[in-house]
Parts: sequence; C-alpha cells; structure tokens
Amino acid sequence: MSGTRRRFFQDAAMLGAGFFASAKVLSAQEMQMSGDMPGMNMKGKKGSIRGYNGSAPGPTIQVTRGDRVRIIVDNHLPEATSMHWHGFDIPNDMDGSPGSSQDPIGPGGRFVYEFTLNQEGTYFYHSHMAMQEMMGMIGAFVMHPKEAYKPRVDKDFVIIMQEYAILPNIKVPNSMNMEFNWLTFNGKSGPANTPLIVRHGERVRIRLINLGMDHHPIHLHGHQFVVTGTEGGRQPESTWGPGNTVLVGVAQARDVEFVANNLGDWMLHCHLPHHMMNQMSSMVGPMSRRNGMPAGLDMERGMGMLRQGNATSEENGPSLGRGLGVGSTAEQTMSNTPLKTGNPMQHQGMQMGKPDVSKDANSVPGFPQDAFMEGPMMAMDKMVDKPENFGLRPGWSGFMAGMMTFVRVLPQDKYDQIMELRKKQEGKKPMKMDMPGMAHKHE
Ligand SMILES: [Cu+2]
Repeated sequence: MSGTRRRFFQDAAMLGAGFFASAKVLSAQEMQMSGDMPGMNMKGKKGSIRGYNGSAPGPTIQVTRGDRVRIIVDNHLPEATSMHWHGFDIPNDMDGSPGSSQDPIGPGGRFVYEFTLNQEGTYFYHSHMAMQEMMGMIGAFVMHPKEAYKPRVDKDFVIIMQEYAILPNIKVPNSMNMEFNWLTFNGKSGPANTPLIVRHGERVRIRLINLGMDHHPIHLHGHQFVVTGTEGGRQPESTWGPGNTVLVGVAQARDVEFVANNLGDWMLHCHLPHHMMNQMSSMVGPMSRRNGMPAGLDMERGMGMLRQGNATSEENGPSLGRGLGVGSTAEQTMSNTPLKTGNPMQHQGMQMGKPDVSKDANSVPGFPQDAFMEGPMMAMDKMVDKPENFGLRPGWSGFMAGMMTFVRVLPQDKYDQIMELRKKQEGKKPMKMDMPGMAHKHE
C-alpha cells in the first residue's frame, strides 16, 4: 500500500456535548501528515464536543513501520486527560496511563509523546479516562508495513464503532446511561454515514475498531471475508478461515479482507438487533403501544435492581434498567395508542407516508415491531444525500439505522460516476443537518 497509499475513511461527525480536546499530530519523517489529516485544522468551539482536532472519532494517523513519531497533545478540556496508545510497544513513560506512567495532562496543559514504531497493523489512540472514552475520544492509528502485504488490497477502509446515549431533549451524551440509542460507524448512525465504494473485482480491506460498552458482530452481505489482522497486528495466513460475520469486542480491532466479486449494494452492519436502530428509547419501537412509561428512574431500578414486584410487570418492566435518571428525567410519558390514522407524524426532512400495516394489525400480539420504525415513510434520502449514495434505490434510507452502511460493489461506469460527483463536491461545505439528537457533521 505504500506508494499509492489512499485514504477512504468515512465521515467523522460531531455530537453535541460539553467539551472538546485537540491534538496536533506531527511525524518526524512525514511532516505533511499534519496538513492533510481530516479535521486537522479545525478549531473546536466551546459548547460542543470536538473529540480530537475537531472530530469524534479523531483524525486517522497513518505511519510506516520504522517511523519515529512525535505527537503534541494540547488539552482543551475543562478537566484532566491523558492520551493512550493502544497496543503500542513503546517505553512506559510514553504509554499515557494517567497517574502511573505520567501525570495527567491538566486543563490547558500539553504533553509531547515521541516514539519509534516497529509494528504493523490497525491500532488506535484514546483518552485513558473512562468517561471521556464514552464521549467519543478515540481515533485510528494505522501502521503500514514497508512493503504491501500480498495479496495487495485496492481499497483500505477504517471504521470505528462507538455508542452514545443521547436521551430525549438533550444533545449531550449521557455517559452513565446504558441505554445506547446512537450506534455509530465513524461518528454517524445510518443512514447518515457513508457507504464504502469499491469497483467490481477489487480486493478490499476493512479495519474495524470498537470502543464502547458492547461487542459488535459485524456482518457483510453477499461475500465471504477472511480476518487478516487483530489489534495485535497481521495474522498468519494459516488462520484465515472464511466467514461473513466477525465479532469485534470492546477495545479490539479486526481487519477483514475480501474480493468484491459480487455486484450490488451490500449491507455492512452490526448484527445485534438493537444496534440496527436509532433512538431505541422508550417512546418508539416495540414499546410504543403502552400508555407511555416512566423513564429516568431512581438508582436501584435504573440499574435493574428490584425492591418489589416483578421485572416484567406493567409498572417496572418498561423502564427497569433503562436509565439512571440523569438526562432522561425530562422524558415525557406519552400515549400513542390508538395510533392516529390519516395524520401521519411529520418530521423535518423525512419523506413520510403511511406505514404498510394490515387492518387488523392491532389485534396481533406483539404488534408493532418495525412498522413505525423502518420503511419508506422513515426515509430521508435527500437529507443524507451525498455522492456515495448516488443511485441507491429510492427510499433506501428508511431502512438504515444504527451501525449500518453499504459496501457498494459497482461496475466501472457507475464507480466513475460517483468519483466524478465526489470530485465536484470537494471543497464544498458538507450538508448541514439540524435534527435534534442527530450526529452533526462538522463544518
Ligand atoms: Cu453492535
């Protein structure tokens, strides 16, 4: 990959939040890195989360084995932080463990990390303060070999998986809450994330990195892949058994490779059902048929500890273990039974329409499951329009949510068309989206 090293990263995005940090990245051997790193020159403003250098996840750092790297970390947070180099074989005093390998970097403080890297593979950096991790403070760090691996890949993608609890009426993630409702690939939930565009027949590598509270089984449609690397680097070819789902545990990385030999728009997604949704909060989905429910309970019930009654009772069931109150107490109970007909919910930017349900739907136990969450009426094709979505089936976006995107395996002409559109768009400001709670792309 050296020589024609390319970057095909999906968009990183912002989430509304209360603090930011920034880092300057310099490589002793590759000074140009600082200039063309996505998000490199962005200055965060107070009042919204900026992750590292203006994006969450932060910029992807790429080095070649043997590089000596210097990274200057300026802490713009209102609290102490540290920068950990996950999986790096470096001297202890460069490890970024606050309180043991170094003093934490205070607000306004600076720490200069410098080390030589003799590793290859998919690594990452993150704050070593646990709750800051849950505010999105992570970025990819790719260490390339001096000579490209064989078989050589044509496309090389990085996807970082994160999860946030952004409860109703607030844009700041609640890092204590276990009710994650925004499951993201590179900072965005489907359909706002960016499909991976490849040519028919190309060999593709996808580097999957997970930092959050859950493990994610990532599944690719239409192809078999092999796992060629972990967070510990390249794996020997003798271990490359075929598969189509790879479990990426917390703090792990998995590289998968495959030949895109099957034309079409193929889904790539976490297979945990709740991770294929957005806003899995108490007002939508399978729970939407109750007379509303309390959210943001006291500590015991919020953690799933019962004082009396049973876990599935009308009183406890819906909200048990669904929140510690902070940030969610403002949630209103609301009734949506019976559903209004002829007056479908209107939401800014959504195409809307009537869901396709049978007349006797309400008599079927368990209804509804996806009727009001997935479908053409939830589509927002225009709102998430970008070159990489060009030519997708109309209404596609109504079925995409959470950790879900496409690998689009395209014939040459369609591929060229998208690249042309992308070129035209370069330099233009990214589309602005202002839906409450939705991941914001940084300007
Ligand atoms: Cu998942």
